[in-house]
Amino acid sequence: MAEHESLEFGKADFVLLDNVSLEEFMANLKHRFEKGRIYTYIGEVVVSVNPYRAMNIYGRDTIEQYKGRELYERPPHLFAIADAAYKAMKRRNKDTCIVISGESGAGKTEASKYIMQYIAAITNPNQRAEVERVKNMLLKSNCVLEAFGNAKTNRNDNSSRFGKYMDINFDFKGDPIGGHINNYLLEKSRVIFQQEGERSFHSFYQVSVHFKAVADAMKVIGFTGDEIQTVYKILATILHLGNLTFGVDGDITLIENSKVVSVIGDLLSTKEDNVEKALLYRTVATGRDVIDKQHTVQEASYGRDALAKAMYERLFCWIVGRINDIIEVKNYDARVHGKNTVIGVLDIYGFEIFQNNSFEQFCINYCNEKLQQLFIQLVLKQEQEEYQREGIPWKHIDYFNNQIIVDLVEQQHKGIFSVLDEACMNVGKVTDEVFLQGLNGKLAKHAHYTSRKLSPTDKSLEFDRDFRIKHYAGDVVYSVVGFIDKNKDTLFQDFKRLLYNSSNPVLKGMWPEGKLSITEVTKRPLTAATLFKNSMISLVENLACKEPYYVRCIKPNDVKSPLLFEQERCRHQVEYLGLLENVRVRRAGFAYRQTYPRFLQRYKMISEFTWPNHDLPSDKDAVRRLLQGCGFDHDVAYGKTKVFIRTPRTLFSLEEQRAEMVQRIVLFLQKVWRGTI
Ligand code: AD9
Ligand code: MG
Repeated sequence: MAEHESLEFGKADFVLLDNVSLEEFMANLKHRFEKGRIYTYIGEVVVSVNPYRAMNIYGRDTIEQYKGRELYERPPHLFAIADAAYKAMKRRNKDTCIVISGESGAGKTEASKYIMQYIAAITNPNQRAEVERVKNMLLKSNCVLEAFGNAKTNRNDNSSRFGKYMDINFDFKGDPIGGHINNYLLEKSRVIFQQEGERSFHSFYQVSVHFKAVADAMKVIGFTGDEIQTVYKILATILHLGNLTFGVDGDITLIENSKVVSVIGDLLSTKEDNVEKALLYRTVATGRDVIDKQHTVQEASYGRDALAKAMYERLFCWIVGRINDIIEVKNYDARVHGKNTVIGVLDIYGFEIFQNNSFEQFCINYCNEKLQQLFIQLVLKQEQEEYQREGIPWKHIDYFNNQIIVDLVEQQHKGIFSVLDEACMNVGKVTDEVFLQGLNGKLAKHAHYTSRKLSPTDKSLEFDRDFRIKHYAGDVVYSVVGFIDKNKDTLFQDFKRLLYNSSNPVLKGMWPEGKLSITEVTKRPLTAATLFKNSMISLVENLACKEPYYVRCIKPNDVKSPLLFEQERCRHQVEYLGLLENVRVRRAGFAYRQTYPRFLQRYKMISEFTWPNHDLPSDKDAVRRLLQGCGFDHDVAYGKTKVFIRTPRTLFSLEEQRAEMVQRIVLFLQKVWRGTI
């Protein structure tokens, strides 16, 4: 329990509710929100409600209050969770991660930034210059990534359109010495199309306005002048591509505004003729011959859009790659300095439902399913399984397991991604409709899938092209239009060659595969769905092997108001995030567990029965004796191999007694050495 908070703010930990019901949960959440308390715990999970206003709770003084404290000593805060992850890493040499989840606009990115700022603020007490440099770069990299990877959507003015997982590496002293960023599927279609009321990536609007701030951040990180200029040129090229139109003259396809081509040629440091040719023709190999095949207007327009998207995506990945080159740990010798440990921070696009939902929303929502599954595995499932394994009396707590939806998307052969890949590989007709037919054929009986064809009277399925998935966070209707193209993600080889042949070395370096001639390109590239699925699976594997800390973000309303707590909206999120089940498991469960021998190793000095050694039949008996002696028996359960302690306060008390004993033993030994005993 957070001790330093008055009860007028409600319960600081949902575990303390008198009755664990949805009504009480919601009443507490609302009460706290209205009192300006945006954070509440469920044990070690932080539930956060977006305040939609500047809060005076992130300054230096607040940081000082949380530094080195135990979770329950101060009112709930992100800083406490960051500190807990940091302490676990430092004290126990554990890799930890902080997983931030919640729907679009719920406050994930802001939370991730506060966490990073906190970690930066509490480390490097000796002000080592190299560490300061690393910290500065890690913080600055956020600014650059947001400029290129975020955009205004109808859900959020600063919506992350890519997933980000950042590892911060620490040396044996606990100071940051480097980092690594993994980025996930950028929503590149935004470059050529935005829904009403939305915008393209921030970077395009910053070309003339705020570019300096981003350019300065890039400079600080270590991008060269040439590199920054190339970035600028690529953005300008993409903007110009947007103005390019095609027409026909007889049976010839032509570019209507050829001046634009010349500008693009200059920007890309290549000949105007080459740009024109790549836009209008496609080199194809027929047997031994290589011929230039003219595009139709439709093909040319498709190629232009694909080029714009690919250039932006490649730029983004290149920026991440350059940041990684610069911030990665160098010259660390584990044999000399000990293990280098990491804290990972995951900030990924939240679950979203738009007016029109396409392939990108499908991937984003699948990603959220995967993260929810991880939460279930780590917080709800494993926890209960361990109690059973250890023979602790336990009444099973039910929860909705979304594995069925994860399977629906990613299963081999039957899953939606497999059906999509199969449709893309058809030799005959490859259309979105063929894909939809494939889905209807394979998934007609699936409880979480339906389509217009399968449910003709369902009003939410307006068009023949629609299918609907029942996600853990709600129903989403997807339009099948564009799935095939986006999955195949084809960029004509001619464009790759064009960019590779640029005399600008930075641009050339981004397109190494342009080196291949048409006859050398044989392998079919992996589809976007397969790449995304693989990256999600490895992300989850990576998170699962770290000690996880969770921040569960809630969006209080859809109008970005600091005052409005929309009851229904919030209740829905509390339900699908599984927060109530989380409270139940936590409440019935135990905050701390340890095997008997290790428990004794740490605490045996606090009891006469166990110090220096015990003569009881087993370690389990010894631990029982020790805890009985301290009066904690009521707060403890004895499993087959581990002791379980219900409340953290018991543990703190044991720690205090231990510290006292250690102190006494040291004093005693000093006296012995000095010969005064
Ligand atoms: V998305 O999935 O990337 O679309 P996020 O990342 O969950 O989404 P974000 O952190 O960008 O949401 O928060 C949305 C907006 O809410 C921010 O731009 C702020 O205006 C506002 N916000 C969020 N958290 C806080 C906070 N702790 N204090 C003040 C906040 N404002
Ligand atoms: Mg975000």
